[in-house]
Amino acid sequence: MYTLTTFRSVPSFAVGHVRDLRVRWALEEAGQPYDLRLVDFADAATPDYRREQPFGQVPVLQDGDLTLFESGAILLHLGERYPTLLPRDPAARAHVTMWTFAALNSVEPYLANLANLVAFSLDEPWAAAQRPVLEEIALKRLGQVDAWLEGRDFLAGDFSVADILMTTVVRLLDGMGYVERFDRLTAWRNRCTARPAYRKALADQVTHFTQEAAAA
Ligand SMILES: N[C@@H](CCC(=O)N[C@@H](CS)C(=O)NCC(=O)O)C(=O)O
Repeated sequence: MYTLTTFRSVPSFAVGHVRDLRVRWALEEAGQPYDLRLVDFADAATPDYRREQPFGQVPVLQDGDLTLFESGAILLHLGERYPTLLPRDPAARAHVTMWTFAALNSVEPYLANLANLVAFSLDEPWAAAQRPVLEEIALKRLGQVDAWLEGRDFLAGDFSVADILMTTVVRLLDGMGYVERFDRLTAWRNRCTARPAYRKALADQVTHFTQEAAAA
């Protein structure tokens, strides 16, 4: 049985976007049940927790004696067990690993910078000058993924952990109208988010944080 650590509660803007969603989604795709372990922000700052997750973040996954942080590492670990997440063929697997790093390293930082500016800093005096700079690189990356998707249903062969990670990365810009400028990217995102495992994972995260907020 897996144990997934996430926050007990988060601000409302983060509900549906906390990165435990990536792990929930992968476990749902693999048909694996899991327990939740909840941490408060104060717990996450303690030396005990930092020994598990040095940055005080979530998610963390416990798999027996193995404790892992970093959503990408967790998904690749699960992929070792479940071929539905990561193909067995070495070349196909290498392509999924490549797109896993692309999502987290070549796309996420640029989309996160723009999403953070729009969410938190629009009133700052520097925001008006900074926004077009961040938009330019984020749109460039979206366009590059859109171009890659020509003739492809998923990023690397069949659906894989790379699609889980890239979908959650692209969702950082939900509701901002950027992704919808790209037809193939939008169709791919919709294909991924129509999956029953995604719907279940998202519903479970939203239910968890909504219940915790109501109980507080
Ligand atoms: N690279 C990490 C990022 C994890 C991350 O940013 N987690 C957020 C929640 S979605 C968090 O814990 N934020 C609290 C903090 O950074 O202090 C991963 O993919 O696991």
